Amino acid sequence: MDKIEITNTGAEASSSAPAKKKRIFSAIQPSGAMTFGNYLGAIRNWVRLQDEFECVYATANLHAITVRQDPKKLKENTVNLFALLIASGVDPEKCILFNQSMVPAHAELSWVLSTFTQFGELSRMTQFKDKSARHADNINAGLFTYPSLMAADILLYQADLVPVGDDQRQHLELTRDIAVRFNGIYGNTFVVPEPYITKNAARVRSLLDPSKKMSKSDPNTKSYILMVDEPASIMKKFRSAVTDSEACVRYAEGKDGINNLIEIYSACTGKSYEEIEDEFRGKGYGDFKNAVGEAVVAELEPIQVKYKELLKDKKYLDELAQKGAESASKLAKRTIDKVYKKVGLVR
Ligand code: ATP
Ligand code: LTN
Repeated sequence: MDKIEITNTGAEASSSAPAKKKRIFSAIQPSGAMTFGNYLGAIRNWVRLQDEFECVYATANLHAITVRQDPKKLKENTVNLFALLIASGVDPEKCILFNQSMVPAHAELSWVLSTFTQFGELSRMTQFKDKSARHADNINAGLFTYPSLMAADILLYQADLVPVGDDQRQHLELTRDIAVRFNGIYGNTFVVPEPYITKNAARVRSLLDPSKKMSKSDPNTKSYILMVDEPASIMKKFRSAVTDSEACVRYAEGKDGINNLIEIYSACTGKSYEEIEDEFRGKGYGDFKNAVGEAVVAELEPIQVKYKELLKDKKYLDELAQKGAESASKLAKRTIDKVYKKVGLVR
């Protein structure tokens, strides 16, 4: 049983395909509403990768519960995120899109891999240190073993490449170490994945404190733009964005606020930084902030329309989630069967 069969997705293996596309895996947690930072830094890139690679994308809801979640909200956030990914251009006809909790093999492989992950390695993870400082009342075992689950996500699909932000690089390194360790003991089982770094992936900063990244867990809602924010609210947030007192739109060191706005404007319009500096020469920050706001509203408008449409048809969304989970399960089964056999676990 060597052939991978995936039904109802564009990722279907075809015998006439010239060269095998490399496989990509990535995931995003439904730990809150998606920000424009998540979109520019990650999701827009997922969309671009769909044609060149065989992509497998997931909402990482099992990861999300490492921080206490309200059950109703978690479910809602998961459905909304799934719809928002599709509205943003992630196409279930071209890739496999699914919810992590709907493919039990993630939990199964995660347990096995946790026995190939050392306490010392997990103790060195900066995300664990950060999150346990932020959630001191709930430093649970899942938060500690989070990287074993992430390794399971990636290794289950034999992913060649994993697009991740800087904050996840350490987890990917550990995934590689786990894969090499397992392969060393049991023979070739897992593809050892490489990080996939995009050249000009935007790193969007907080609108109120540009020294920090824009983050959905920031307590101040004015610091971030949500994908579902109304145009009026987006304009207002950009108007109150922190800048500097120079009153000159130019990209330069020490001008983090303006640099952030230039980067956002450039990402939305495709204009270079020089073109943007020319466009706003002699104009004040007020004009520039309005233009940035309008560009973001324009970028988000078609996504918001599609999102609202999708949410009206929960049955259709549910069908897509089921299909995605079936396709993912087929790929995952090959790996988990192999792993159980190698480790000596009866099925
Ligand atoms: P949290 O606030 O809960 O830490 P987050 O908004 O920082 O969440 P994650 O869910 O950790 O986002 O990240 C999802 C993806 O979005 C990751 O690939 C991450 O690198 C990317 N990302 C998150 N914030 C930004 C940002 N401000 N700019 C660019 N990319 C971002
Ligand atoms: N930990 C990641 C989300 C995530 C992920 C993955 C990313 C879960 N599993 C596998 C890449 C590959 C985050 O919080 N951004």
